[in-house]
This record gives sequence, C-alpha cells and structure tokens, in this order.
Amino acid sequence: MSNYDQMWKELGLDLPNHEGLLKFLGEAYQGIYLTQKNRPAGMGYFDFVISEVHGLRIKEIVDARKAGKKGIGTFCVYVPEELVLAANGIYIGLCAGAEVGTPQAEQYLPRNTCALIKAFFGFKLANLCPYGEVTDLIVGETTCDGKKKAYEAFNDITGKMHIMDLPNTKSAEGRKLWRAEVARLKDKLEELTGVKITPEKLAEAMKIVNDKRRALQRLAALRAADPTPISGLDALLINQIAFYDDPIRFTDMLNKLCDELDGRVKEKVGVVPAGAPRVLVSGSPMAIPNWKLHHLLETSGAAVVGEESCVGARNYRALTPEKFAGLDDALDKIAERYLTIDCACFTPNDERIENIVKMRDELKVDGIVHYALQFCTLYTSESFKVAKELKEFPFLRVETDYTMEDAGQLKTRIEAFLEMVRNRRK
Ligand code: BJ8
Repeated sequence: MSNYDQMWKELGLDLPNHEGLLKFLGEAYQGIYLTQKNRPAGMGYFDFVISEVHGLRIKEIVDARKAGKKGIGTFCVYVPEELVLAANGIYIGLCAGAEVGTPQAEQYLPRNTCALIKAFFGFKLANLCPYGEVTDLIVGETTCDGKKKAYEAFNDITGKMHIMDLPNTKSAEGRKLWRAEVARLKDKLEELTGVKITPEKLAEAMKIVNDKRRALQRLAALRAADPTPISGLDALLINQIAFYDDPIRFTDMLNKLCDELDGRVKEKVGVVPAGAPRVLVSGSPMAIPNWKLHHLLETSGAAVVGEESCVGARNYRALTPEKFAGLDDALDKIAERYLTIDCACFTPNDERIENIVKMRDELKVDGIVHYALQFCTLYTSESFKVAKELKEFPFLRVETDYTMEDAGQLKTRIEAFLEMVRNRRK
C-alpha cells in the first residue's frame, strides 16, 4: 500500500490498474534512463520528479487547491502560461505519451486518431490520470481537427473545457481574433479564480515563465558542444517535466544542472564519444513517457542534440517582453509572443523551415529525423515540404505511435540512416 493510496482513491483513480501503470513506468524508466552511462549528477532531481510523478507533485497541487488555488489543464503551447500564473492558477500540461485505455477511447474517437489524443481520452476513461482530476478548468484550442472534435466529446465527459479559437493564418484578421481570445481567457480565469489579473501580477508571472524559458534555452545551447554534455533522452525528459513541475523550483534545479554542464563542456566530458552522429528530432510533441524515438536513436549510436518540437524549442524559443505600458499592452505582447509559435496548424508556416535550418546550423547537426505521430495530417504533410527545402541534407521521415510494435523495423531504418550520415562525413 503506497502513502498516496488514499489521495488517489479520493481522486477517483482505479487503484489496481494504477498500480500496474506505475510498475510499468518504473520498469521502463529503469531500462531506458537508469542504464545510461555517465549521466550528470544534476539529473538526480529529475529522476526524483519522475519517481514521484503521480505522488508528490499531485499532493502539492491537491494541497494548493485546498488552500484556494485552481488547477488549469492544457494540451498545447499556445495557451498562455503567464495568464494562468497571474490568476494564481497552477499550470498543468495534460498531454499523455503512453498507450492507455485505447478501447475506451475508441468508443468516442475514430480508430485513425493520433496516439496523443487517444491517450488523453484513454487516461481519463480508464481513471488513471491524477493530473486531469486536479484540474478545475481545461483549456483547449482549435489547432488540428482531431483535437477540435475530441474536445467536444471531452467536455461531455468532464464539463471543464474552455476552448480558445486559434486562427490558422497569421493575417491581420487572425491576429485580431487571437488577441480577443487571449482577453477572453483572461476573463475566464478571473471568473474561475476570483483573482483580478493586474499589470503587476502579469509582470511577476512573465518573469517566472521567461526565467523557465531562459533556463531551457541555456540547456539547449549547451547541447551544441561536441561531445554533447547530456544525452538527448535526459534533455527530452527535462523538457517534458517543464510542463507540470513547480516553475520556480524547476528553473532553479535546471540552472544548477546547467552549471554542471558548463564544467563538462569546458573539460570536454560527454555522454557519447566525440564524433557520434548528431541528430535533430523535428515534428510532433513527445509527452511523458514517450521516449521511444530518442531511445532507439541513442542506443543505435546517435547523439540527439535538439528537439524542434513543442516539447522542445517551440515551447521556449520566444520570450514574452517583460516591459509594457498597462494591461492592454501586456495582453497585446502576450498574444504576439504566442503567435510566433510555428506549429504546422498554421498556413503558410515558412517560419518553421527557417527555425529548423537555424537549429541545424547552430547545433552542428549531421542528420534530421522528422517525427510525426501516425494519423497526424499536419506534421506528416508538412514533412514533405521540410524535406524539399532541406535539399540533399540527410533526412529520415518517421511516422509512428506509442506502441513498440514497429521498434525493430524503426531500429533497422535508423541504423541504415546513421550509417549513411557517417559515410557522408568521411
Ligand atoms: S502547437 S504541435 S501542442 S497543436 S499530433 S494532436 S497536431 S493530430 S499536438 Fe500540438 Fe499545439 Fe501544435 Fe504543439 Fe493534432 Fe497532430 Fe495529434 Fe497534435
């Protein structure tokens, strides 16, 4: 019996199946993460966070809600975190990266829905996600068709959805619509929390969120070193944890880790031999515990040095300007900052190609692996344009889901790709 059983019971979780899920997670973590060699000592904090993924952090949120705070769930990096914090809310990323409750999810969703959407449905319907249960409001967005329709059904089940109408072009009209949606979310949060969002509260929230982004940027820049001082798997984990840990504590611990990595870079200490093929992973987000592609790449001899993804650069690339003149100007700046995000749900989306090229050059990448979740029309379609624009640059297109059924086949393709990259460098 765990210390948290009573809490999980009160949250309505299915205790026997939840225990099975935690066991599976613990074993996967042991096999994928704890077998890595020469990890930085600073990863100890992030190992601890994972070991308590449904424990301590949930308890903190439960206690904070008892003290009057509200939990705000999100599924997308377009939802402004600054507004949530300024309303004294707790920001909780809800995307799930494991195949759970698929038969239940398929009662509501077509089979050819991407794994990310099926997983958030499945976790809810199988009563296995404590994070969904500690939310008072869930903010969705009109990004892809799959999400749009899934949110309607999710609202029928939870009754907690607030949908932001995200335009699909960055035209003057689109910007106007988005600015109005940012204001509408502000009003909704104020109504829910009873907290008035003032310029002072926004300034404080912007600093907290920007500090987190600055720490993530620092980690990203350190990975440009050869040998890279941290594995792609560990960096991915940190980017995943950024969506639900306490932001101030997270930033502090990440900066401490980066201090250690600074030392490693100076001493040329790496986690893979110098000269290992350097890979940029680009495309769909990878929510916890989706570590499949990084694991396959790194156990095949690659060093993953960047993620051009929402669980990666798309989340931290832009800061929100911290200087503004009053509330309206602050909301303008927030709306503009979020519209710099280059998700494939926008058309045209040329910024994404520019950003991929920039990351490729800054991180001294040898090959790009384009990752799209199966049935994600946006990223699978855009992968063709990305490949074309990159011309002869080594590019591997991967389309997969959360199961391990295609792991053998993927590994064979990855090994052949890395071989080609190595030969090209000779
Ligand atoms: S800003 S990438 S987090 S929408 S994988 S559910 S797109 S069918 S997750 Fe996303 Fe926001 Fe864009 Fe980022 Fe649909 Fe594709 Fe599934 Fe996706």
